[in-house]
Amino acid sequence: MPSNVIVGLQWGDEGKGKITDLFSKNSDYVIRYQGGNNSGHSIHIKNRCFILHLVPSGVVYSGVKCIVGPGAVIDPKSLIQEIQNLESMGIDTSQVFLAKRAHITMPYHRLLDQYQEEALGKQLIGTTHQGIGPTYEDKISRIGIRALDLLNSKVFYKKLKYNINLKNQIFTKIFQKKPISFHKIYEEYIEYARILYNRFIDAIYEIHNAFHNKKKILFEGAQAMLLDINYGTYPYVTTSSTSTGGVCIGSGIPPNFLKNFIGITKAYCTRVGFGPFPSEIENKIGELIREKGNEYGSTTKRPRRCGWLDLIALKYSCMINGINYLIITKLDVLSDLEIIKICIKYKYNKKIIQYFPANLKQNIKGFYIDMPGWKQDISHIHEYEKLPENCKKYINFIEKYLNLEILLISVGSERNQNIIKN
Ligand code: 2SA
Ligand code: MG
Repeated sequence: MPSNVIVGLQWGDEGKGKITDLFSKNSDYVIRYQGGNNSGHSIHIKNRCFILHLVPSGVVYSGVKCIVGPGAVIDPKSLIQEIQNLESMGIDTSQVFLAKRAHITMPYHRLLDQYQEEALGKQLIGTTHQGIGPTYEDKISRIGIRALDLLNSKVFYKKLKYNINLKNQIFTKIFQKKPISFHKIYEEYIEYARILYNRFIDAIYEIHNAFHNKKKILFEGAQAMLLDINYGTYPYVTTSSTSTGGVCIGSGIPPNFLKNFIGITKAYCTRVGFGPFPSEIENKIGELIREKGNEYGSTTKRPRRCGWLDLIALKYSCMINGINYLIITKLDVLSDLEIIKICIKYKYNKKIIQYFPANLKQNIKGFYIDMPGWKQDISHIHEYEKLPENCKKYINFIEKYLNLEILLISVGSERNQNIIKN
């Protein structure tokens, strides 16, 4: 049974939570394969909003097995809180499992994230301060603590001792900050391991067995393509492989398990954190979109920067991810605008270009085509034919430019506010 992958094609917050939720209904497994609790996936059901940070979005459907895969990183404190919140909202979390190979975010990673950002001054990345970057740094340096280490108190003791000694040197000598205490952290994390004990599994065999038993598996991406460590707007990126290529790396499956690559784009663009954003709108229209689209970080509540749809970036994302199904979200947010711009070229180093450059800089400027707005509410529409003509023209332009058909259009945050196009 070929599996589905859902990824964001911009700088995050494209509505992956809502779309994963839609697809979860027909899935047996939903798997997160990268990132950690830096994500914020929102699911609106009637008057309730569930914001998920690390728990896969499939959790809202009972009976769906949710796995935090080997390529993700786990902050146990935040995860326990998230699980408790979900349980208090009546969600059954008994099917949430954690890969033993996943790396653990420790308190010193959160501190390092904060101190590194402070040290960068004006060059700061604008991270979520959740310690994600430093957790992956330790993983790559081969000194990280994996979930399975937490389950063996002797191994955990030794690894934690080494790391705390090292980090205290960095804290005191490089950042001129206070050292941290070993014992408090050791006791705290042994307790987290006890609470989470039954959730740790060998995810690799679980996923492979599920595949061979013809289960429907959905891989849920976090953050998005343009924040990818290799292919995003480096260094203003997150520290994991957010593209579809990251699925194999982060869940231990071969590429031939995968078939449907579903890319999500907003009808416009947003970015939270610093870094280049060619189609950014720095006027009242940007504010209008932010308010109407409720563009505030779901983890940090930071206001998101807003911009026009950037087709050069989107085409690049579709290319790297091998997207064969495209979904467009938040089209309703544009409904009040007289003119809607679409970025189709960049002015870069005095040249006009039509590709996404490797060294995208802050000073790059977008060139636009103006499309007439539709100036009417579309949030109640369920059939493509009933959309205003100008709205269809906007959709057609995107499809033509990308040479891809749009499968579904989301016109509101509720589960049923969708138009299935094809
Ligand atoms: P980090 O914390 O090391 O991953 O930050 C590095 C960059 O990645 C961006 N990033 C995100 N961008 C959009 N949404 C994210 N998740 C939350 C949300 C963010 C929030 O869904 O709203 O609440 O602010 C997310 N996570 C990481 C980050 O802004 C940096 O540019
Ligand atoms: Mg989000």
